Amino acid sequence: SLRHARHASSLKLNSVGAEDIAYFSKILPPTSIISSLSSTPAAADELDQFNSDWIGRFKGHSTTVLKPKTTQEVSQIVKWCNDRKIGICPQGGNTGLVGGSVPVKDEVIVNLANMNKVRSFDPISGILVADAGCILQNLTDYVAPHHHIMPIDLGAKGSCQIGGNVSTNAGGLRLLRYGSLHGTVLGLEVVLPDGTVLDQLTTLRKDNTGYDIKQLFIGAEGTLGIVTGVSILTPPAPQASSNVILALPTFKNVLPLYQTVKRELSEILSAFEFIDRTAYDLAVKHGQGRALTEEEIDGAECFVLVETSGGRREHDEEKLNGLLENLLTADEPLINTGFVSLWALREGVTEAVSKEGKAYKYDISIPLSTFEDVVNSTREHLRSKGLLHEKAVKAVLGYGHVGDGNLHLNIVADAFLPEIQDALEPYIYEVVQSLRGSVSAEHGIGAMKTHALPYSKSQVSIGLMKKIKDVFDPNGIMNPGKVLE
Ligand code: FAD
Ligand code: 2HG
Ligand code: ZN
Repeated sequence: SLRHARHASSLKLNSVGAEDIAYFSKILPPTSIISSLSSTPAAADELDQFNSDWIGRFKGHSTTVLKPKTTQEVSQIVKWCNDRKIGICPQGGNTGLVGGSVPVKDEVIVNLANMNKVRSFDPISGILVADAGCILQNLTDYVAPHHHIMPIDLGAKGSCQIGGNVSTNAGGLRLLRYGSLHGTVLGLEVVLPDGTVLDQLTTLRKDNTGYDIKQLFIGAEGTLGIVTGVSILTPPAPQASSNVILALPTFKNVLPLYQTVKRELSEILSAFEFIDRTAYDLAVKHGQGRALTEEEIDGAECFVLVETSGGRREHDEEKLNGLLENLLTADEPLINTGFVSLWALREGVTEAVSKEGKAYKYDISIPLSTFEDVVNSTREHLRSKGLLHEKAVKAVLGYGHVGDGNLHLNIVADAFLPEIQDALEPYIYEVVQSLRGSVSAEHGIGAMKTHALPYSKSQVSIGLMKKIKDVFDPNGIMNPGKVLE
């Protein structure tokens, strides 16, 4: 239809000018405005950090970063930008891995870092209400004395914000146990693209009063509004928790091992994560976690991290020790060895990869049984194109969340080169499509995968997404160029 043809994000947006800075200066203190256009212009490198993404692949050209402290300030900024048709890029901790948190052009960056207060915590229900800009680790520390934990945990916890987590519907290391944010988020406060404040910050466990609008903002990546407050259910802290890393002679053992571990540990299993040998070697090389001797791991092809969380240490340890004993004494042992370990080795892979080189990241949902094949065939594909050498692709590795069917396929290169990009895409997306998987399991679409959406979503679904975008944001100001092309 005509209306469709003028889909929001394709409309022309304006740049920030002197008049806009004058308005922002009326509603915000000078310390909340970082702009090359203001009377005390920001240095280029100060703006640069807000314009650059974590992987170093995407770069925006924003002249102006605003750091509001209150929902009211966010609302005034957004209303002004909507009236003036100025694009906005909402930004949390800027740890996103798909280029969603930096502008595609010169949108205003609305950075949530100054909205960092806990609003309330109820130690009986475990319900936490916090500003969207609260850093995940700070929230974990806040609820810890009350014997609660956050239902989500990830390697970026020291920088990422709860509003960013919600906006990407981040998965992370605890999803197997506590489920996704679609279940644990109870309410949201959102500034809509016309500046209206949508107050759905309820603390109710149950609320079946028609369409559950807040779900739309979970995973919207800032394209439907700015999340300013989050109400979230925090689980009680487990009384005891242990981690072991198991070294496996072959990838083929991962699935039978997962079955055995689920059966034997039952309710105390809280994570089952996988790293292949290349990922392990890189993590160790870059100092993430304790290295074992080659003798200890005995030529292992991959590793699995098993975490238990339960109510009584003796009970849990007995179960875990029993499991290890059974695994090691079986006629055909599924593992070479098991050792007590911390999360560092698994959590540190992303950091290690970025120290090694430039990372092409594919965050895919595919059947578990195909994890290894997909990693190996990608490597062979790059070799066949003559791209597997020190000056192009240095490593191809796989790791991820086995319990969630989520493989992180990383290609580490010497530099971001068009010939590598062309070899990887659409190759990988076609593989995902042929397996009826998802091109984004947990990191989102951002700017990186807008063209890849049709590999896992039908035209009917994409059409509905565009209509929803139009309803919320008819001027297309909210995070243009992200999620939808
Ligand atoms: P940003 O990166 O700032 O933003 C991400 C997106 O959300 C952008 O589109 C932005 O516009 C939007 N956004 C941010 N805040 C708001 C807001 N308040 N309102 C509206 N839109 C907003 N992800 C996983 O799912 N699982 C993992 O295990 C995981 N591990 C990671 C480990 C490392 C070392 C790193 C660097 C990243 C990892 N990530 C992981 C990526 C993950 O998406 C982010 O870390 C996190 O969820 C993003 O939060 P952020 O505050 O940094 O958001
Ligand atoms: C993880 O599970 C994160 O460690 C990051 O989701 C994955 O860097 C990646 O590809
Ligand atoms: Zn992950």
